[in-house]
Amino acid sequence: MMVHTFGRHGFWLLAGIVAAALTGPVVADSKTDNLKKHKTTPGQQYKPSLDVLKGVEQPGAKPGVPVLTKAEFTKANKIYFQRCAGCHGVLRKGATGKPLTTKETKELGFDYIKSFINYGSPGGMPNWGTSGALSEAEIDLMSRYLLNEPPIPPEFGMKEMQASWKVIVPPGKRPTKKMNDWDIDNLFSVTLRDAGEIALIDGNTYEIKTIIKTGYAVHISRISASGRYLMVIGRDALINMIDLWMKSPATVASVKIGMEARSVETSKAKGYKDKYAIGGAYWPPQFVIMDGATLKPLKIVSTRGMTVDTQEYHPEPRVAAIVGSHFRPEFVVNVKETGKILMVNYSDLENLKITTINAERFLHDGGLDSTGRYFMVAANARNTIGVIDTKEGKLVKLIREEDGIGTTPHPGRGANFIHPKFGPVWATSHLGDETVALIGTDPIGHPKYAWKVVQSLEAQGGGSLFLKTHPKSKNLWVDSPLNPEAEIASSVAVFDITQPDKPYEVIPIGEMSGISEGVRRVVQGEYNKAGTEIWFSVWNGKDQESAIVVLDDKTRKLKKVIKDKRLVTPTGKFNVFNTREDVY
Ligand code: DHE
Repeated sequence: MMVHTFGRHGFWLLAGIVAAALTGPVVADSKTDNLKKHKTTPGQQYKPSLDVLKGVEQPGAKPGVPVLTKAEFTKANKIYFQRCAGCHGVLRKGATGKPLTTKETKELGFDYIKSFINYGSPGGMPNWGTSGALSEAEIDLMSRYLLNEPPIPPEFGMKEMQASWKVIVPPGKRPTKKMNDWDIDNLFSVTLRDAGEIALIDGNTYEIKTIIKTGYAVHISRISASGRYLMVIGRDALINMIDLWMKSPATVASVKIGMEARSVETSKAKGYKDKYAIGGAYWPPQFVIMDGATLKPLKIVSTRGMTVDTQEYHPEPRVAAIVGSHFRPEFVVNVKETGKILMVNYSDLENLKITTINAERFLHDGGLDSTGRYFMVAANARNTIGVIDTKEGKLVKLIREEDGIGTTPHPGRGANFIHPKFGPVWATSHLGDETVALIGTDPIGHPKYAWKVVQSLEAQGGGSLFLKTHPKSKNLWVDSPLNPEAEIASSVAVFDITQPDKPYEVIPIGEMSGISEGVRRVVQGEYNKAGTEIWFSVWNGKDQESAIVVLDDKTRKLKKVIKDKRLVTPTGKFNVFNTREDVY
């Protein structure tokens, strides 16, 4: 018997993730009135922001189309990229938002576009004007801009990659053994988002050992199979490779794999430890396999191609999560807009074999089950979790909304634990509602429950990004940093996994941090190596105070607040051991 305790409120309309800007070509007053009711929530601002279009040539003007000055064009490019490209695509062919090619925009017309940008839509388009995010003049500019052909950012191939590639310390000049007394297995690599840096923090003493400059709005850290090399990727697609064996760990190699990116991973299969690294780009849509010791780019593969459902060509299918298989010499590469999962076999780069698994469109993030065999991935805008057998290289199941997945699942890498009734489960929380879906992952021991939502817990509210547990813990921690209620955004819900039906406890982490300014969004729990502590970021604005709050996992009580003026906008935290061994 499945247990469902849904009760979704459905107040979450997430433009950053969820679809739907322009719903039809007709301008009607009632529609505009409807639009006027719309309000942007913080969750809707969860969207890509970069500047890929900087310096891109303005396409030639066409008769009947408003002409933009060079300065206007540059400004509009910037706004488009920061506010719109995440949903509508750089080429405006549509992604989670509707297409905005000139075919569509001309039919809609200037006035309609202007009103749409101003008021947003209940379907998910943010109310850029009425929320104050864009001025009237900016909306006017964007409405004209959209009637022009989209500028096309340049490609970024081997020539450009090689030009960006730097080996700062060649492998022969690196230490042959660990030269510092750091406990590197219990080190935390902490994203300092708006500083374009990471902090390496000692998991035993809480000391900030060093701060390392990385790419723009740095996104995630991953660790090589040996635990020696830390790979960090910025949104500008710059990968830094940090050698943790050096007396003072620092970047030993770097490369730019495109103009915008989010994912990096290393080879984990037997016989290939530390041999390769892989980076996945948003623009150009491609992934790159690199030498694991130097980041020398070896093989670039474009992800452009057909969508899994309608089998139509998509010009910019972005690379989302990448995971290194423990079972085969393969990278699991998730392609967002086409919905394909590519099992990229790196045993022979010259005769590269890629198994293409058709999953569901809008793949975003995901992680392995507790055995490391099954990869669970969220197709977030389709309210679906795909299950991939990395051993057999095939799709096991697409678990959908009607099967109990909530609105916009966002697992990070998810959380694995043994449910007292249903056996091993993997969990995801949701951006779009308060539920936490628990999915059975043991087809041998618990076949009745495998790949089913066996229970849906209710946490504090929508706007959740990450949840976490540890094999040694009895707790499941669920964040909600993008919830519109400041109190919910600045606290976490914690469930007792030995009694999942018991109501959760709220831990007011923002308040515990002692910070009084800002929304104090509490984001992404990460365990120490021993599984005795969980660390949360208190993520405030760039000019405000932020912190990391460390809790004792057993007592759920405060253990330490790490504060330092260098901790600018801390978000993701990656414990070296847990990240390397996929403990989550
Ligand atoms: Fe992330 C993981 C993309 C916004 C913090 N983020 C990922 C992954 C992708 C992704 C594809 C999976 C990488 C992997 O596993 O290989 N993120 C995006 C976006 O496109 C999006 C929505 C908009 C953007 O402009 O980037 C976005 N992400 C954010 C944030 O605003 C967050 C909360 C704060 C920040 O630092 O930018 C954020 N994303 C994270 C973190 C992870 C992540 C902490 C890794 C989680 C983990 O436990 O593995």
